[in-house]
Amino acid sequence: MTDLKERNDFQERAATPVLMGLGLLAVIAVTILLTAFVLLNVTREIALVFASVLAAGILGSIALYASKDELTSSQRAVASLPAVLPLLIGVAVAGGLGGLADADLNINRLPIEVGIPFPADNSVTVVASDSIDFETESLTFPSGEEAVGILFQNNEAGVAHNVWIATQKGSIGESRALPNGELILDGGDAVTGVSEIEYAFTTAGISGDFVFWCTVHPNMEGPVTIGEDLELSAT
Ligand SMILES: [Cu+2]
Repeated sequence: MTDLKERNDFQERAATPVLMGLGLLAVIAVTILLTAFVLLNVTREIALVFASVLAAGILGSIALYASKDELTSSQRAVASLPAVLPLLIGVAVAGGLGGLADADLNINRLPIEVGIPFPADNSVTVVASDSIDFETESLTFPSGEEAVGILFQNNEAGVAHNVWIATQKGSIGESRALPNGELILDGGDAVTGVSEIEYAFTTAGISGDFVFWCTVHPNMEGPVTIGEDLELSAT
């Protein structure tokens, strides 16, 4: 009988830290997933406010937890509120903004089409020879084309460049999360020179003023115009 009791005690003592660890991991995982959901579904401004309030709330909860050695379960619930409330409100707001226009989203979902074959007969050439400027200053494309192409020649040995096109360029570090910019061409990872790469994208349903730039060196940029009466050109 005593043996059994001791064994049970031991099992309880051994199991508790493991369960607590697993529980903590689960809480962290859920927090990360919900945070990502919110950040990807709100505007940039709301995302900044949300991230700040959430960070402050988590710190507040930790401070409340640390201020007492033993917390009753109701005290625990109160101490968790500063961290949990912003997350719940954020999820509600992000869910409620389901109808937000794509262009207003923090990450846009337009109209990157992968797998378009490079149209050699419908493409222009963009050249980079240094990290200051593209040699190619501006681009125009006819709108309504299923596939147009850019043959990008990176002539700078040992240096990586790429070409992205959007309504608004991203800066270093946020080039993959363009602020309110409709992305036309995702230039992907940069290619190290000397080399060339073919980019293909569609101008179907697209017209207006855009910018092409290198996400590694955002100072490398130029205007892109897409319009019905425009010819394919690179100057
Ligand atoms: Cu570059």
